[in-house]
Amino acid sequence: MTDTAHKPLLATVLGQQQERPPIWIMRQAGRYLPEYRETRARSKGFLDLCYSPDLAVEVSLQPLRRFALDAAIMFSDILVIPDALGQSVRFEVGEGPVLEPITPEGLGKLRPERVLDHLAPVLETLRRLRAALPPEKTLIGFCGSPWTVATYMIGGRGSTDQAAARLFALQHPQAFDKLIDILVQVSIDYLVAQFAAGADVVQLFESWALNLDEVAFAHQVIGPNKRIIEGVRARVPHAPIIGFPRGAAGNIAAYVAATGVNAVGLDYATPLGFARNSLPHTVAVQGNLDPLRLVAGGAQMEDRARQIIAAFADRPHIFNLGHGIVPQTPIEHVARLVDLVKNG
Ligand code: 1CP
Repeated sequence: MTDTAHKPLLATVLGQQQERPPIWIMRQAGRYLPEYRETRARSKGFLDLCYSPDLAVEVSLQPLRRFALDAAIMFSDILVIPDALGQSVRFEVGEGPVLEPITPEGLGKLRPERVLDHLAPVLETLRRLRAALPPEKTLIGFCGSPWTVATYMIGGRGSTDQAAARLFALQHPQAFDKLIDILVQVSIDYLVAQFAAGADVVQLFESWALNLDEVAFAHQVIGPNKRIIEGVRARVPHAPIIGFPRGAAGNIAAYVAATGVNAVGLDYATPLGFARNSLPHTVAVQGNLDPLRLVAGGAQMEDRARQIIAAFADRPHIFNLGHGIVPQTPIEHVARLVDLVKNG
């Protein structure tokens, strides 16, 4: 890990408040940028883009060429883990990811021992990004949290209620726990390798922390994230980690207290006063502008961005959206937002 003094975003994750909040944007490399669409068209498919360091480095750096962002995030996807485990994963244009759904009997076919070899190109992307980035830019690695990855492995595609995975956890608890154990273990290895390859901080994407009762939340979200964080820190002491439990709602304080994240990403539905009152000042907060306000621009975007900055002015805060940027976002609105956050 490198010197934090020159990296405002990393310093903020570590609890050191800055004069202005640093900023990055979830899914900042992506389809709203014409240069991303152009590079994507040159690749043989989405996974090929993830596994081609030349192209992945290029798309990771594209948003930093346009905007004064404080971090680059390596270009990859949370679904490279099931792909590396040997499950069939395809990305259909306009349809999102499609996986061959896993069954309790099929778990034995997963190949945890080949995951790191399979993901070697992603680690190479990180090494090259580290070398290419100016010292003040933070380099972010990531993986999907086990529950969120399991929802795709079990359901076979994205869904609004994750019913297939929720039912699988209730009806096949032993098989479910075995799947989560595999995901915890390979995620620890993968994140440790990301730090070794030059990541300053990693984010755990728990995009489907919603729709769970408190018992399921404790079992499926808190437990596995806590085990990953402990497992990573046993090998990378004090590893800086951002958790993003989207939809955690009233479970957010328990998540922060139990997992030991340094920073917590807030989705845009989280009320600012609730976050202020329920989270300790020692934990950095990240977020939480509605991505559609960035599409709309103008006062709808600017007034809310100022509210968010004011609400978190007394604690370490990383400005971000409350979920990923959407493809129809006008580029000039992104430029305006970054300028507002940096310069007021
Ligand atoms: O054809 C394309 O170009 C595909 C669009 C795309 C992109 C640009 C996908 C498919 N993934 C990505 C990149 C990606 N995904 C990044 C890159 C780095 C960056 O932030 O710039 C990251 C961090 C992710 C993470 C990811 N993938 C999440 C967690 C974040 C979130 O938005 O909740 C999830 C849930 C995925 C799965 C996934 N991959 C792609 C899509 C369209 C989806 C969502 C599927 C669904 O709707 O359920």
